[in-house]
Amino acid sequence: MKTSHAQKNPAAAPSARVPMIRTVEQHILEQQRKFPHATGEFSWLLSGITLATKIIQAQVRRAGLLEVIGQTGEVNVQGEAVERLDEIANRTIRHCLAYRGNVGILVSEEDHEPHVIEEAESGRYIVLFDPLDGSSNINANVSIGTIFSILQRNPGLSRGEVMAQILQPGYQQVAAGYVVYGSSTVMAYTAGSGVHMFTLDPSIGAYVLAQENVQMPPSGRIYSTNEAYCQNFPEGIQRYLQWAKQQGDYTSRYIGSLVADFHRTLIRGGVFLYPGTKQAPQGKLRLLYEANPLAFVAEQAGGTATDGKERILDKQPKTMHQRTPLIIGSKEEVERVLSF
Ligand code: FDP
Repeated sequence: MKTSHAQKNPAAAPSARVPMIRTVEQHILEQQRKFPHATGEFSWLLSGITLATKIIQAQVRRAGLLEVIGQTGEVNVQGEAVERLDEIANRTIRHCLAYRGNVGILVSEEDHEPHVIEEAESGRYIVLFDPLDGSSNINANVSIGTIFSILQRNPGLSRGEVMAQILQPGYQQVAAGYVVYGSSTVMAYTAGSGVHMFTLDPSIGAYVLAQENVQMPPSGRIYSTNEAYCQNFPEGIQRYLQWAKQQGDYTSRYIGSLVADFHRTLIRGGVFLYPGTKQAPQGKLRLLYEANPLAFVAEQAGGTATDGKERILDKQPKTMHQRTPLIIGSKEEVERVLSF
């Protein structure tokens, strides 16, 4: 019988078995080293987001055990019932980011007003977030998630000009990403040089690199939309859906949590559509907290995002909670939708 190296030298055995993992924090630092003037401030900010989402995922995983399922009885600024987990997620992100020093303004989909952090006099980042996307799925144990977008404060504007600071077009985002609380907890982010994906390893409590420079398939015969509204969709979209059904090789997937539907589209390809309807010409999804960050991720992965007329990232926001139609996914499939 052969003697293995580990048997001959038992001291070498444990380290030989240590997996060569790369955590999200290591990865962000490595990315920053590519920029000689980087201060490390940005990685400090992103580590606040990773901490917050780890806390949120722990609460999500205990839903049903704790009193976190169900509605609070309040209605948020979007007119939707506030779920208890939404509130927890909102508070957690505020708590983890408000004391980072470099965050000057926090803007949540759940809040009426932006939260200006008085202590962060020089805070140069603005973080916009949807703390718990897909909240109507919470009670049914369906995947939900957190979406974030990071802007830099315009030094030409005063601290008092809060709305002007926030209402920046999506192409000015310095980073964006999301976390899906699904069968595992997955984070994807971009800081403008590709999309990188991490899986939370619950045994060590760290996001571990799963894939660098994720690419969205250039095409994909999957469409994702709430077809119950189809008869009120724009005619071009109705024609596309009709056409796709006649092809025989299309399939349809709709979770009803944008973040989870987008994540699948990023990995498998295809198109996600939430167009305007006759009753709601601007659709339902929010430009600043949902469409912009996911459009940034999509483009960085080789995909594309439009409202049907204009590139999402070029849209000049007019109000904080503005909604937008969204067609996002594989380049060829989005172009096909627009051709109808
Ligand atoms: P939810 O209302 O459950 O929070 O913008 C919110 C959102 O979910 C998206 O995550 C999702 O894609 C969409 O709304 C679902 O809307 P419909 O129920 O109208 O399909």
